[in-house]
Amino acid sequence: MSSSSAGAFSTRTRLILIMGVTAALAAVSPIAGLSTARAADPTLHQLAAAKGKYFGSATDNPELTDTAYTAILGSEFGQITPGNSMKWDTTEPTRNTFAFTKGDAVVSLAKSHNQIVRAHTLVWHNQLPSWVSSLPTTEVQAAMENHITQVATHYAGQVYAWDVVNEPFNEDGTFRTSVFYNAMGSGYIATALRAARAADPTAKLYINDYNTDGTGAKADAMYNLASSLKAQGVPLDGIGFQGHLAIQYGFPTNMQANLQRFADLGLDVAITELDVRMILPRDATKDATQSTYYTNVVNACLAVNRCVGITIWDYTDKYSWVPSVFSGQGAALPWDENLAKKPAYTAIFKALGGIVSTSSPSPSGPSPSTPAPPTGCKVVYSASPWTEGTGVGGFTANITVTNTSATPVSGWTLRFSLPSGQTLTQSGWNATYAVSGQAVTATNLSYNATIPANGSTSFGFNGRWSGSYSSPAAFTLNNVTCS
Ligand code: G2I
Repeated sequence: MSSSSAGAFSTRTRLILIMGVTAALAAVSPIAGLSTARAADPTLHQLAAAKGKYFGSATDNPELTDTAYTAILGSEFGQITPGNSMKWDTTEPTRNTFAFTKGDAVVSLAKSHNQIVRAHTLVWHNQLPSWVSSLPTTEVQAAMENHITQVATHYAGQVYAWDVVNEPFNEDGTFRTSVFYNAMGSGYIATALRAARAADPTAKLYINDYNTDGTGAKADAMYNLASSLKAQGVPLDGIGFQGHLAIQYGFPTNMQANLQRFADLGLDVAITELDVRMILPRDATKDATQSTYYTNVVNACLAVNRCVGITIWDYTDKYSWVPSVFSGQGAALPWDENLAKKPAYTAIFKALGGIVSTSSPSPSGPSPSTPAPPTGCKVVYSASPWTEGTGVGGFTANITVTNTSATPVSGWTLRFSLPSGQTLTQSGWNATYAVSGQAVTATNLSYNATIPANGSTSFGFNGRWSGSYSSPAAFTLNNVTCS
């Protein structure tokens, strides 16, 4: 149930995540010449990546021409999903005539920001051109396979995952009738997954649905389908939980346990389209409830090792799908219509382990309850310093502490001295920092208080250096010197 490992990612994906972090760091680095500039807060994706997960957003034309919007999209997120431009009505509006320009624009944007792409979606009853809906039953399978083959081949090697089948269930857990179901029965799902695997052997293949986030008839139906496909050896890698929530309907039941049971089938799980709408107008009470929902979703994903990441369904209320579909509802996203961060953003930031910046690091962070000294520890301190002029710059430090003893550490304090000329500029993530002169004390937060025997935990902070950059020479964990 621990979330700190990136076990669910392939080496290639981990590399992409790291590249994404590096690129995002470059994007938020203080500008040369502004000697008083503070390093920016870590982005949501940086925080998530430190826990082996991505944090992403849907996007699409036409908002890609809004430069204020794309600046945040490019810097804050490590993953993007095209909201519309890879759907059937866009990619194959006329039989066997394919159009990839819009989808390509999203892939190229992702590449320019070192973001991974969740491709969406190959087989869906909605946004389906009328030529498909009116096909004779005997031609549907060939048309579906051709569509999947052409589209997934076009994007092969360029996308992290595909929502191969979208929204196959009714609310009561019966299969939704669609042109595909009518022609092939529920077997269309396995057929679609096999065609997608043949066309793109590297993309993670998903089935994606809404109102399956918590337990219930629809989630049970998805679970039974997933078990049966796995048992038959059908190429299914993950289940997407859309997460279109509304504060007036309550938070999904047992979300973490629900995600975990799918993970226990040997599948990745992902929150793919998160938003939390409310009946307008917004007010502080509704914002607070909404923040709790976002926190709960992040916590559920963090608690499930195979939850690979979270995607919000666009990041700003300016481009949300909600008001046009649910009259009188909206304000569903963490950034408002003016691209200003809302309380929901802060809730996500904190849930991912971010520390809300204050003017200076608190000299007395919360101390852990009776830290137990380990008998052995190892510290890897990796910093990426940059230079902003002669002998001055900033750096981001990531620290991984491994408990090399045979017993868990329950509550921890890591102490080290920053080399002279260095300061913390941001109170960091995944730990509480106290600074006195050059002495730094990092203490655990509640969720990472335990370091299992032979286990590790990671945290970090941003800083400034002058003179020449070097890393701290020595570390103690609960007053024991680490190697
Ligand atoms: O409905 C929210 C999402 C539910 N899960 C599947 C997702 O694919 C779906 O996304 C939404 C898009 O965000 C909307 O942007 O799917 C809608 C259609 O079902 C999209 O709306 C459509 C409008 O209905 C069209 O009128 C419009 O031409 O967006 C199109 C492009 O702007």
